Amino acid sequence: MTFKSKSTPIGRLRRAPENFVTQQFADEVYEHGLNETRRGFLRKSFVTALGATAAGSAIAADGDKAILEKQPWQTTLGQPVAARPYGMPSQWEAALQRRESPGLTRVSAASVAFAPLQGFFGIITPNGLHFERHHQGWYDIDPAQHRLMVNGMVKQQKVFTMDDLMRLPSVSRIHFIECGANTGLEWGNVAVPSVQYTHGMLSCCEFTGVPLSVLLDMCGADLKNGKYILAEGGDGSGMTRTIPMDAALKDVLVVWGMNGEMLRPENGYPLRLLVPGVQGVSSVKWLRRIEVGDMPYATKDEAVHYIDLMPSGLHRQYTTIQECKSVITTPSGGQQLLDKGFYNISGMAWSGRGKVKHVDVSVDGGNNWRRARLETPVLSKAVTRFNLDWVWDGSPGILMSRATDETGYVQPMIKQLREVRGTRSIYHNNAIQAWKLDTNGELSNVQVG
Ligand SMILES: Nc1nc2c(c(=O)[nH]1)N[C@H]1C(S)=C(S)[C@@H](COP(=O)(O)O)O[C@H]1N2
Ligand SMILES: [Mo]
Repeated sequence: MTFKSKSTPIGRLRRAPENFVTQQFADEVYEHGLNETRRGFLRKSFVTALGATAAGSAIAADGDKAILEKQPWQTTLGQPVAARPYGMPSQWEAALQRRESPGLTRVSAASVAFAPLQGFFGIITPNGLHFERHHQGWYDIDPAQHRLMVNGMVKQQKVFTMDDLMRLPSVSRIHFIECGANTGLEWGNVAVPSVQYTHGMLSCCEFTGVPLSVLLDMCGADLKNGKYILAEGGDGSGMTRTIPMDAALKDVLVVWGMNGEMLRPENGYPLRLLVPGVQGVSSVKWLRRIEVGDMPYATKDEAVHYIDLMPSGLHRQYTTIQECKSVITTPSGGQQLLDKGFYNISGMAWSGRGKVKHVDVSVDGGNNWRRARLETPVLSKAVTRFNLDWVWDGSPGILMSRATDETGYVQPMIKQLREVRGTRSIYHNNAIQAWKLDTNGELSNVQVG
């Protein structure tokens, strides 16, 4: 179906008020987990908060003051230019924030704040809303004091200042960063209420920096025997990750720029590694050292954390690629369709192996699928936006999206994933996400199969 403005009434969508969780309630959940009572409360508070939101029809009715009368902004002076030298979002968008998830334990500064995917358009994550994941809190490091050392199996060890690095030939690339633990709670079927908490450890930005291959070349890295590099962060978490040399030479960047400005402190200012397509942990922030070696380093974050417990009892190590995945962000959990009629189903798709080839959408729990439109640009190892015209006839349903990447890999159902991976995993859940649609238009998180 294509959208026909004369014959199809446009449905209204109640976007979830993102601030439905009070801090007190969140603290309680962090302490005691998400049991049935709290889950019920979450649902209730969602609905109450929704009821308090003005419905606001898109079509002006007769006698609408908003169109018939002069508004204050037509009759008074506006704010002067540069009243805010660094621009801020509108006050009306204040609820769209990074948030900690109900049901996740916060361990001092080591925590995660999820990006509000339900409020994003296109493919770029605004800098203030990029998700944050720190193992020991973030720092705002003086760039004049920051150094990057390259050592190990190199002809000449070097220490770079930020000035040294920023004089080198730079490139800009759009890529996603997704934490390996994104959508992790779904392994245990913890139905967190909105897409912010199911998929919000995903962001996508234009990054600017120097290819790591340039630095390795400058230092005369031994490419014959040096099969791996180790990347080390400058924070107190001792974050160190092994990266295979072929990946390091292909598309890994040492970056300082993010969406046209310097990195934000939360995201590694003034320097981070970007390993496209690989789980976020390898994109080491506050990057201070690169070592060339001939073996994987099996550091703590590769031997104890970021491993997948398989049904056989063995751990999978170095499972780094973020496989093809997608999610519908509108309409999604916590939102509500207020009328029958036309809706634009919109979402994000991405693959750590390259470009997204297509996305199929089902509104009936996977019985029938329709191909969505991929909006340009469709880039390798970046988020791709998909859209699909849809008319809701008021019946209940289950909304799902299924992405296929250019390697032909198809995003699996959670059942298929569990058959291979068992139930004890935390990381690498790229299953199809289902949103249940009730006859009253409410959408909620549900697992199918
Ligand atoms: N030095 C350092 N680098 C780090 C981390 C960290 O705690 N310290 N967290 C990692 C993890 S687990 C992820 S998912 C990404 C998150 O990047 P972001 O905070 O910019 O979203 O950074 C990675 N790099
Ligand atoms: Mo992560």
